[in-house]
Amino acid sequence: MTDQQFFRIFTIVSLIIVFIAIVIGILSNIFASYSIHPSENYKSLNQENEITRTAPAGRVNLASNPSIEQTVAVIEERDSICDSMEGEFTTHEVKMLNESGSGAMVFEPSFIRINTCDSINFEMVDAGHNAETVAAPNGSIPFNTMYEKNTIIQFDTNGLYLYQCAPHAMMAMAGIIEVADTNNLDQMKSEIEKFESNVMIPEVKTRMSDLFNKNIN
Ligand SMILES: [Cu+2]
Repeated sequence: MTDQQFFRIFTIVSLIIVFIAIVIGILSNIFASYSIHPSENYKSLNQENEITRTAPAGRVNLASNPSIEQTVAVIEERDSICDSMEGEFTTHEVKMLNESGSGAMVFEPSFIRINTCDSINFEMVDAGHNAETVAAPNGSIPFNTMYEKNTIIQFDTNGLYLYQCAPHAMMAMAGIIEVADTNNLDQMKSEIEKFESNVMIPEVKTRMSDLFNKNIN
């Protein structure tokens, strides 16, 4: 190889490297501007779309570790009837999904009936979802899974709960929990009506009232 050939190859390789670096720089800028940090997303949606919280849901335990046993933080603590209750409580699973057999942006199962002091592990299978209280029985504590991978919430107050995913509430991403009984039935009906008035996608406009009518009498 002559010096001239070597210099030519060296120049070409250098130019290719510089070109790739520029392309990567441009692409990463584009992606950075498109991705919205979950907490910012959460904040802006909450500001636009004032969320109704009819008073306090259950005790909230954040488990940032996929092992659902691990309790990392307790958001709000108060005396709970579950502390003095005997017996085994069950932890149920509710998955947050972009897509499932029942549609796009769903909690699965979206309706669940549990016993007093049972817990639900809200599992963020697909990223960018949360589960937060819209309406709940009096005396319960509102919950918000804050985009954690797994959040276990224990429900110590009987009644019906309506919860939503903040970024996808307008796509009717919501669910209903029945803890032992339906003492706040009338409240729940009007909360579902209110919730559905903010749903923007016609196809899923009545998703929550359909769910309610199908499962609760
Ligand atoms: Cu969502």
